[in-house]
Amino acid sequence: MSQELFNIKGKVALVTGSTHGLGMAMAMGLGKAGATIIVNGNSSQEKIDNAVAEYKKNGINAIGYKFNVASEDDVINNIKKIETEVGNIDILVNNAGIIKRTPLVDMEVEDFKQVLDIDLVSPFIVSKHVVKGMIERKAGKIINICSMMSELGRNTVGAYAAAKGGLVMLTKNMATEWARFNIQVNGIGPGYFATSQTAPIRVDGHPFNEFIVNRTPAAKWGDPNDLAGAAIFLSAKASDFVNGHILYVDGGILATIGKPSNE
Ligand code: GCO
Ligand code: CA
Repeated sequence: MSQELFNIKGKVALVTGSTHGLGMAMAMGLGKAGATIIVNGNSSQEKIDNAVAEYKKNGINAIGYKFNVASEDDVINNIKKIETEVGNIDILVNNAGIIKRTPLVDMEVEDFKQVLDIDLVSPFIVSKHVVKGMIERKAGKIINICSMMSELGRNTVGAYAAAKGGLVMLTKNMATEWARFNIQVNGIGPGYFATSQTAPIRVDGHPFNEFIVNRTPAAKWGDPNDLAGAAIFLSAKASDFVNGHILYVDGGILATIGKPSNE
């Protein structure tokens, strides 16, 4: 019974930005649970090929598609290709994102817009073109990858926070429009995880490294593999009446105001 609730065998999952980091960790989790993984990135074909090889090494059926999630034409063409070459997309994880760490007063408008484009407009673009098939089939799962910055501010990440805060409301609105078609749209809000994105602020001796460990009730940086369970839950039958919810996987950060560093 519980196995049936979490069974995603044979499902096709498109995970944007799945060549590394949290996207790869979540896609690995979905793949090990039996889903076929559409690996996506936009930096180079070589990076995609290497990632696909890594998935295959883990016994996962993975196929790579290089495209820019911020370009509607690129998205339309590749969704069509995926649907004819692999099959209907059952699960979409909007994970691709960027961050620029610059104080708002110094930030160029162009840079601010680029962050919004990739972190907020892209989930709209990709979902818009994947959901059409889901609506026809009256079934689908969409997971938008949010952030601590969906709820909290932090110096230097204003554009990212604006995008990730917006993504929460986009998630709720997608759920509002699409839940009636048996499509569940939810979010995962990762806390602070050890990835290449956080590498610059995680180095030993960096004040932020100690700050995060102290600020997190679980008292450590997250291991990207800790996100697999949330991704599987929101992709499976177990979440069929869960709509517009953000599941924070953060070691308890949002549960607390924090504590002095000597406590
Ligand atoms: C930062 C971090 C964060 C994390 C993550 C937190 O500079 O504060 O990079 O933005 O990446 O999104 O949930
Ligand atoms: Ca199928």
